[in-house]
Amino acid sequence: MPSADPPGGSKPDTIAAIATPAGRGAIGIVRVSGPLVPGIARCLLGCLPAQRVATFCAARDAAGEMLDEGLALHFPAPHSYTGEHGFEFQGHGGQVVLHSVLAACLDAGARLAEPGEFTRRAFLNGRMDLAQAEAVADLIDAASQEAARSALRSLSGEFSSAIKGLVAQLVELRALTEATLDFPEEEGDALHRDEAAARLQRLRLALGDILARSREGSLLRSGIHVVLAGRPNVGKSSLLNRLAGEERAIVTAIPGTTRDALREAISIDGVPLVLVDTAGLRPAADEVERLGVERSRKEVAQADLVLAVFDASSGDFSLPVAPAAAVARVNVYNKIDLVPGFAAPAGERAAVAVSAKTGAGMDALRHAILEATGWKSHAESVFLARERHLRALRAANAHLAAAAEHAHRWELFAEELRLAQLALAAITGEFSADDLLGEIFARFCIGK
Ligand SMILES: Nc1nc2c(ncn2[C@@H]2O[C@H](COP(=O)(O)OP(=O)(O)OP(=O)(O)O)[C@@H](O)[C@H]2O)c(=O)[nH]1
Ligand SMILES: [Mg+2]
Repeated sequence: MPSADPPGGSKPDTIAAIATPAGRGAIGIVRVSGPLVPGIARCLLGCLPAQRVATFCAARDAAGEMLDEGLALHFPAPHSYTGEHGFEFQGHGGQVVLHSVLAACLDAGARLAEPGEFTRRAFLNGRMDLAQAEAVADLIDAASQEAARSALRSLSGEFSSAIKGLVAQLVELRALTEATLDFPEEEGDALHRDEAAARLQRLRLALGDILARSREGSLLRSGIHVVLAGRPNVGKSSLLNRLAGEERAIVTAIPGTTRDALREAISIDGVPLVLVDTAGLRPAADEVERLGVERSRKEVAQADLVLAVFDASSGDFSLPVAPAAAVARVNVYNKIDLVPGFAAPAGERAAVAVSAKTGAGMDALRHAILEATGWKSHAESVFLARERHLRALRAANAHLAAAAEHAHRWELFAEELRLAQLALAAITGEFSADDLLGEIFARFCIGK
């Protein structure tokens, strides 16, 4: 295990924070970590509580005045969350009482923890790797059950071990390559090349699989942006209300009702989506509408999925804005209650006929949305990847592709493998710059 000291070599100081959210609560927790924990516990509680069992006791300030009473927990290093001496006091969840217990810890020598500092120490002390540390924040921030389950799997190391598996394969392949580089004239050279090519191929397949599962998982983090676009009065706002299950957007028979983009977070089968209702696309009648239409175009440009909404009774099935070719699209023919026997034009890959008024076809629409976003619902195996992870995986992927191009130039082949390994190692934090760590942990809550 890496040493408990920070890379600079100086002794870490002792940090303290209130770990429960601000506000009233039945229980509030003050958490302390660092070498001064035994002394601080003695100051606060009058004794060092037994290891790893709950001890009921009173917390007092330096003058001996009682502040609160509750449960104390003592975790000696290295068997604690941070890997340092740790101590928690679980008292009553009022802000005044918690702050007075915290102040007593600070008086006894601790300093206030920064956001994410406990987890940062856990990472620096080798208690978890960087991807696991990030999963802690993702679990706390999870907005859906799927996201929470996926974060928990990353926290337990599933994502990290998939990455480490790739790195191990890369290391073997590099060893093989370097051996050939060192003895280029050996007889086995051609054999080595075939073997290396076969291994590279397997590695690329494995990486491709992890990348696909990570891409899917990244949708879980941010929510899939689904934009409703179409001409005025086709029923975009009515569809948003149907999908949201409540009257969120204003609906009227007047074309041009929606002026500003409206966002509504919903989930379909546990998959988080952000629905965006937009102003109907037409040459605008006034300045407000013109700005609204401009926003609609921007939303369409940024969408993960565009629902192109048409009025089935109008016969006008053109969309006056062209989403980027890569953006998924579903054609939605609305108001089929007005057109008995309506069928979507033949040959369209993703089309559904619905009625926002009667609710007909809404299940098919939900299904089409999930399908079009590429959601495979093999949720058990997706990784709740962050943009940082995706970037690293894509970089590794590009280096492996480049290596395949250089199959007959060993030096270049070997160099691409080395770069791919570096990219992958950044995910678990084997090589990470300090500023990257600062950026990651600053987004945590205080006390975690
Ligand atoms: N018969 C019928 N009417 C509908 C249906 N969906 C919407 N409407 C009506 O169509 C009109 C326009 O609906 P909206 O939802 O406001 O349409 P929109 O596309 O948001 O319109 P803008 O915001 O003006 O661009 C309203 O009078 C709705 O009641 C439907 O499925 N069937
Ligand atoms: Mg509208």
